Amino acid sequence: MPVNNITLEEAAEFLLAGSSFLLLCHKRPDGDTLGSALALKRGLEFLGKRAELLCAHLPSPNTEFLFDGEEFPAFDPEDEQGIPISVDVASEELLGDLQPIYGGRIALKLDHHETSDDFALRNYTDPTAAACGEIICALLTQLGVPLSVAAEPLYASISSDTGGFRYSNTTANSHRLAAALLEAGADNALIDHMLFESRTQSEIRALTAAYAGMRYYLGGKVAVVVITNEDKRRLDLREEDLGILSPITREISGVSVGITIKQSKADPSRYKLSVRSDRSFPANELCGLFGGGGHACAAGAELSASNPTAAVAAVVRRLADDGDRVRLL
Ligand SMILES: [Mn+2]
Repeated sequence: MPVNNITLEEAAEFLLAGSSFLLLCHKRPDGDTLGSALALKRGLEFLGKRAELLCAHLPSPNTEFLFDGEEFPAFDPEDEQGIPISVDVASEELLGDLQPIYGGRIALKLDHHETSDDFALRNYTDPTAAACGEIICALLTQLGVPLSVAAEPLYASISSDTGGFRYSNTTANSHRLAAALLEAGADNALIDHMLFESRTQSEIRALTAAYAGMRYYLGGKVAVVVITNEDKRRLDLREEDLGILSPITREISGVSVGITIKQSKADPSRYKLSVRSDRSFPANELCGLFGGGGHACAAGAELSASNPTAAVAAVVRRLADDGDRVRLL
């Protein structure tokens, strides 16, 4: 469990004392890390400070709208100067290619994962927050920044991590903050359409392949999607097109554990594991067996295997049918 060594008030004081910041997102960024970092950037700029976003990967197609007219900076470590702050990053490893540069010197970590590591000099984690964006809302309020400065990215961050306010992590506070953000000008219909209902043609190709290749285990309680490098080549899929695959197993009635396994392009013996579950199964504990982590109902990890079939077997053999639920072996 993460242990805070500062309060939110102290985090605000730390930001007020600085003048130039680098806001680091986690690799394969989602709407929460990008929305949170962008909202913090706008808030710091409102206070007359300088802030830049950094991420090991480009935004996925469904989050690109957040950067309309505002270019996502190409990373150049020679150029970048400022106090490094991580946003929605549960472990240093999740900085991806930024880890060798910023590892060990993150000045402030703002996060909401239960499995969050205390890798920064100043760590603030609130596991009761459904999204890191909820923490940024509180922080901006603490800093005296009106939410209207960043209503769109803040709403996007909360809606993204709560699956449009449908997942079990959604709280009354998530809805209260969403209401405040609507009053502050967030266009919820547009943002939710862009996050959840807008697909590129290559994403549709990825979805079609995922549905066609879906396999079921333990009497239909476990569903598995595999995307190999051969699939990516044949269907002309980019890594950014594959983020939408993780939640689709939730659509299937009777499935309580959904597993997505993606072969790594850089190292074909490595596989990225995404697990989505209902409340009867701890997704983060399954991923923990492979050195990963996350939330109870949404988690990730990486594993090595000789081929895609072996990767599936390595994960599925950790699961057993326990009658009305799936149990971890
Ligand atoms: Mn998050």
